Amino acid sequence: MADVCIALGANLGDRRANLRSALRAIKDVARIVAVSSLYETDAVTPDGSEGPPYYNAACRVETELEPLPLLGFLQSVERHIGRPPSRERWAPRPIDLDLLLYGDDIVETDDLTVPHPHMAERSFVLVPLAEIAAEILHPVLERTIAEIAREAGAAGVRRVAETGWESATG
Ligand code: A4P
Ligand code: MG
Repeated sequence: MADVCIALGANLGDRRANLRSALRAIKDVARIVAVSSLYETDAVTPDGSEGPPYYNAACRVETELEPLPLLGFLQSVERHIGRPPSRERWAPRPIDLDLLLYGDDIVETDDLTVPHPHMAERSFVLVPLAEIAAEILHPVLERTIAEIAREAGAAGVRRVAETGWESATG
């Protein structure tokens, strides 16, 4: 069983409902150990232009799926929730699922890089992740998620709902 962290993001449509749908789908292949609070975050764009704000969260799961099949599954969930298959990079999207950490594994293939290459600079990833995985050691940076998150800060990241948002109604 691998200890896996996944980032969830959405900035189109019913953002909370899209994140909930993704978590429900992930339950088909993994046991959900923890889900972070829900955050609204300023869009980070390649050229610094404005984009619709995101909802972001992170979850920690145990799964028997290997990294590449897990990525394939996450991409199928993205398609199912309505993300068009080809679009420009960092385009607004109803759902984005990124594989952040897969135990201590370091994966470098054309299709998959783990730990996720941008996670250490992104407050919208680190703030939720630090709630549920503070003690995990980043296998490349060899620092804990709590340390990396503290350094990145929390600018542009606002909590909109406590843990439990994923199961509450409404
Ligand atoms: N890929 C490689 N490694 C991974 C991994 N660890 N997890 C490949 C997921 N995918 C991985 O991803 C492009 C390719 O990356 C995939 O085909 C996969 O094989 P994508 O999700 O299709 O494209 P993308 O998301 O547009 O690009 P990219 O570079 O992955 O962007 P990110 O890192 O996903 O960032 N601002 C806020 N506030 N909140 C956000 O959530 N997200 C993004 C997208 C930009 N700005 C944001 C947010
Ligand atoms: Mg992505």
